[in-house]
Amino acid sequence: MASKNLEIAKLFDEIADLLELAGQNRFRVNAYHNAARSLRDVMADIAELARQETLTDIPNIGASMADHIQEYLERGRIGRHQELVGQVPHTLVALLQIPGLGPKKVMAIYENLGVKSLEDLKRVLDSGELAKLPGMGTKTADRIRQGMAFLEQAGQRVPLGAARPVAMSLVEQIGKLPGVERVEVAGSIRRGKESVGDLDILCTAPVGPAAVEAFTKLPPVERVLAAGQTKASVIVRTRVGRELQADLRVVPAESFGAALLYFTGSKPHNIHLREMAIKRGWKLNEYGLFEGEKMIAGKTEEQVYKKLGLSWMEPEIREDAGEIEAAEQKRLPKLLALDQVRGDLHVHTVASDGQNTIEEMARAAKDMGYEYLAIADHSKSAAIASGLSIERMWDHIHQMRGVAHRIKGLALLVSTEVDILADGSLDYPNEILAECDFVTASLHSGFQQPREVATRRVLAAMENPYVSSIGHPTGRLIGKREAIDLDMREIIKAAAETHTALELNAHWERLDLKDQHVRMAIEGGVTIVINTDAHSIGDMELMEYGVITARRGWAEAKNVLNTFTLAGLKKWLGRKRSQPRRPSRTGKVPVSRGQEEIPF
Ligand code: DGT
Ligand code: CA
Ligand code: CA
Ligand code: ZN
Repeated sequence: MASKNLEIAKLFDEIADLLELAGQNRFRVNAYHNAARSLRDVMADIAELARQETLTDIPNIGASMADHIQEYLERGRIGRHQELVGQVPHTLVALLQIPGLGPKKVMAIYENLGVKSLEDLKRVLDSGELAKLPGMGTKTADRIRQGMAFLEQAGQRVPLGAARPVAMSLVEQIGKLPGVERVEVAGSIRRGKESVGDLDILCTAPVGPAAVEAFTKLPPVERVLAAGQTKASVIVRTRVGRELQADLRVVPAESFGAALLYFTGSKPHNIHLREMAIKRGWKLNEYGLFEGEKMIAGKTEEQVYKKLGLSWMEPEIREDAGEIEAAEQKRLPKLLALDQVRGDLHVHTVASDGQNTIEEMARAAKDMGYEYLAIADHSKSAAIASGLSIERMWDHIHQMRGVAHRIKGLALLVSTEVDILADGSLDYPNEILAECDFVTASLHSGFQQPREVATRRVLAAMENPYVSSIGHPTGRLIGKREAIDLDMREIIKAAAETHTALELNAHWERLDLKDQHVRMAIEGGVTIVINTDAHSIGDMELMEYGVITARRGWAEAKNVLNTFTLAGLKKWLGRKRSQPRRPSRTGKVPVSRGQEEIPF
């Protein structure tokens, strides 16, 4: 990844935040955030594209963004950025990251109490000054405190989707070093956890120190923390600009399996296995399984598991959450695999806030080997995501049908991502929803509502006969925004009763449902649907993260709607629509005060 791309992306994000603080409207703010995102996504060096005068070919880069980029490449600064920094202290940007603290409140705290940093903020929270400000109160102060605590514990970890590509690239490069025969990523990455603390990589090598030295010189490596005979720790930079520690351990070939098992974890899984070994009078560590001095297993993971009376287990379920008992009783799940996925039922197009047309998305889905794709753009109330008015939606339906008719070898499904409004009603009338083959209903507002109100909104949406699935049910953004407080047990129960799917949104910033909720849903008899929510062709590749998360939730293909054949999918969808209408259990949800617009 070219570093200029990241530098400019960072400045664009900062301009967006500063504009937000200056009270500019969301469209302007988002234009900069979107441009930053595109810069991180392009593989090519931005300076090279500038030379070729093809900057505006990048999605979200128009003439004025291209000017900013040119300016940075020529002068190493962006005038607009400096202007804004002159108006608002740019340290305030850090405060905006705190969940529960929007631009208006940040400015109020700055103007009235002179708060410019996290330390200042802590001080006025502790002294009670913040709570005394007009419009703040103790509730707001508590929410800010919670937000700060959330950031503190989340801030150390890097989302899987940011960490995994670097890990994979390191593994690939280590595999090419002379004499290296085995190399694997272990730790939380191998288990597919939604966020990772550090990277743990293992390899075999004929000469330890040579492999260690070559490792410390690989491209993603920024700094070397330590390098010894068989171990090195370095700092690498991810595509989203986050720093991450990576440890390489060179291990003997005869111990590779034991080392892989140990360093894959999880720690509770290891401890459980070690106790089983001790019960048999053996010893288990990262070098092998030992009877006295004699090594009885260690070259492969399978050998170690087998000696302990267990079959090999997929890394995603190694959390000591029942997998060892299941292996003993030979009832391990046959986990879902990526190649079982037959389609994506939630993607956006240029009609709302996506970057590609219906046709382009459909062709890309076909190229991926999918059997079906549902185009689901935003509904009318999602103004900042260019949601479609009723009139535009009718036209859009017409266009989707047109493409569906033209394209061969892919079933293009007409769909929408309809907002669940504050009172639990839906943003489109049933006449439109009835026209859709698949309907995803999502919460995009009211994230601070009390648990009971938010839960009832989702229940009300599920009662609509046309709603096929609830999109990104808890609304969380990993490390950035907490989940909506929902009664997941109630929601899972109602999803099973109303024959509504729950989405596992595969974007690595969401992974929502999360792994534990997936498991709860499946146990509750709910069908999940794994969708990428792609806003561009490239995003459709994110399906992998959804599959990994589903596997962590013990999902098998039969639990996942988009592994069904087209005929199976249609049959499943038909069941809810042909069900007799039940009397509403929830009724309308009272509109709560203080509804706020939440960025997508
Ligand atoms: P992370 O890095 O926080 O995302 O999570 P992990 O699981 O990668 O944890 P990490 O990097 O601290 O250690 C890698 C693996 O090494 C871990 O999953 C299990 C194993 N491990 C680490 N410390 C211990 C320990 O004290 N006892 C046992 N049995 N295993 C350990
Ligand atoms: Ca780790
Ligand atoms: Ca580690
Ligand atoms: Zn959404």
